Amino acid sequence: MSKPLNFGIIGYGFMGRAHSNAYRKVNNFFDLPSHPVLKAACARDKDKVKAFADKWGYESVETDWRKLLERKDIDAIDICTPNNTHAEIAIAAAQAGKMILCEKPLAMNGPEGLKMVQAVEKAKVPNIVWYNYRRVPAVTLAKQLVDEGKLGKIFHYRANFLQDWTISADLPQGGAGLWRLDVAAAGSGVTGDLLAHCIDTAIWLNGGIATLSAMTETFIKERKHTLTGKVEKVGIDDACSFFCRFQNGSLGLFESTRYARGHKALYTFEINGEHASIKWDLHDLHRLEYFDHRDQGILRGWRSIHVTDGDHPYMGKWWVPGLQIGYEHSFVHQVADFLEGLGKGQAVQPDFRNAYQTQLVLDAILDSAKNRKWTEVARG
Ligand code: SOE
Repeated sequence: MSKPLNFGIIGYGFMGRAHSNAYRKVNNFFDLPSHPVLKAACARDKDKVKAFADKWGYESVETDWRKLLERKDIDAIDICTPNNTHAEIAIAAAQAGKMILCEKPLAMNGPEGLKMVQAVEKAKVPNIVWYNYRRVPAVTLAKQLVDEGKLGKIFHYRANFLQDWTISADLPQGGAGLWRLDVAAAGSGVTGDLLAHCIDTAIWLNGGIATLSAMTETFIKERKHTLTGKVEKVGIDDACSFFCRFQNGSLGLFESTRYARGHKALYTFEINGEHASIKWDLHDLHRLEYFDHRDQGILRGWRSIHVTDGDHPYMGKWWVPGLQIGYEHSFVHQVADFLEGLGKGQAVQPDFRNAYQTQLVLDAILDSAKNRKWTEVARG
């Protein structure tokens, strides 16, 4: 019999919807030891949070997250709020003995992230960070191939995350939806928002990053601030590129921007190994491109694997072979793995300590760009 697990979600934006959708669907497709009960949604605006709760089926609402944490009927807290609130909420949630599912990036910076790690480890509460792209079946398959040694020694890791939604100088910074442009709320720009995903996947697939050299640019230096109504300096990075050495000796090249006209969410990565290479593209997320030099010469070429068969990661739980799934399913998979891990008493990755590694790389990037020098990534 599956046990109820009572969830309280904080925040009702894009991620509030993605996570709620996952909670609602997960037990229809996966056989799990527990099932999420949508107990409470929490946000400051009572009317908006009530509308969200009604739409997604939350039983109650709160307008103060501290009240939510005091509730005895809540087992797990889902943090879907801007980055500058993650630490305070997560540390208090750990002290209140709640399990925590926290949006990415873990924190505003490494030192803040470390406090969060220490809080969950001291309280011994299950915890996870929503780096959802690990659980796109084609990306999980890439991990399987790398771990099986199919690529052999890895030489290169290349990743991009390109968007184009902030090119207009009229776009304000701050407030609902646009807090990602406000450094006080976000901590950084594309580095923490987009490269964080690329780094999480890279560390997962190819191990830790040892040293790096980065550059950032803020193309639009001033924007009106939604909260103050005044034109204010923009503190986020609009674009960031870095190259690096991984701990395994391979070289990495990463680029992210919100100024690549024509690209909406072009997350791509490519890994080149001694025997084989793989490529993945979020715009075509169910495909994994694979080239194996060991194939017979006349047949050698890039294979485009349609990752939709029953023996592909997660796919046996969905439709029949050949029918694809999408972006939202990566969140369903994360909840499924989290509940499965809870049942077995096992930590599921990326937990706070694991996501802290990404945070340290983000700090090194910003430091390198600011000081125009190669930077060692601190070991967590
Ligand atoms: C920003 O536009 C954003 O929504 C990120 O915040 C997400 O993490 C990324 O997955 C897609 O882009």
